[in-house]
Amino acid sequence: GSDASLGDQVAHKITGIDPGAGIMNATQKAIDDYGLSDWTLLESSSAAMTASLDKAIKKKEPIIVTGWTPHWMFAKYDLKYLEDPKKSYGEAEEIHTIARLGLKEDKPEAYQFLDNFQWTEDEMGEIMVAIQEGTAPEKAAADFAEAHPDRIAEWTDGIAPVSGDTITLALVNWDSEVASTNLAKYVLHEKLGYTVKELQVDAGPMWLGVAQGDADATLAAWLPLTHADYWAKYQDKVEDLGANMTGVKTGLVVPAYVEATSIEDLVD
Ligand code: PBE
Repeated sequence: GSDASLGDQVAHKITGIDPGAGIMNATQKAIDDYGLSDWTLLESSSAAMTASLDKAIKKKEPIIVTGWTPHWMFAKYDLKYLEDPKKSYGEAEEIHTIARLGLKEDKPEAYQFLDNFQWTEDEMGEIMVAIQEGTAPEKAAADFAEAHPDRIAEWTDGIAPVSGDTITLALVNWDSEVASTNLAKYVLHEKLGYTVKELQVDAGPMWLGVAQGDADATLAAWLPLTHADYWAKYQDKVEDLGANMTGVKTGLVVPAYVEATSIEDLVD
């Protein structure tokens, strides 16, 4: 097709993130589904991927990255998803809050807040963009809470604060999850009186940590597709508190100036 040279221009490489991320599995699946056997998915990290993207955009060079929404990259750069007619990246993805078994009995106040907590892409965007612009995550979460007292009140409605209790939240260092987890930390600490510990690990250990009870909960479970393997493995050992955000998305992302419009255009 007319984009036959794109593969050569990017050396048939897709810039990925951490190997435990669900988007890496989905991208391997896309490589199979679309017959992209001469393409390589590079492992890196969330931070290294956005650094590569920034570098390419400054030089107006083509690049293909594994991307997701919500993410500040869409506010900062003019980007587009490559269409995915074969649905390798699924449909109607959500971010779920997952708790360890027994949290409801052991820490009912924290459980109630985590069960109540649901927000929007725009709300998360406020925290994410502030962090990306240099605000410390804790400060960005506190600023959000101060700007949206009604939301905090909704999520904590009728919950009596505790004293001397500790809660551990597990997360992966993905920009979206740093934002949500810092907000939950703020509410659990400032409004509900918990000492909050953070367990920052890779995706596999995050799910395992909740399943084993090393962590009380995570706000970073992408379902039904992105973390399908982890869900299959641990669903009997965790409790799904439902979506904390709906309408999220993963896929292959390129700068708007890249001519390709579909993953099918990557076949040369
Ligand atoms: N993500 C962001 C994660 C979930 C959150 C899309 C990079 C993943 O691929 O597992």
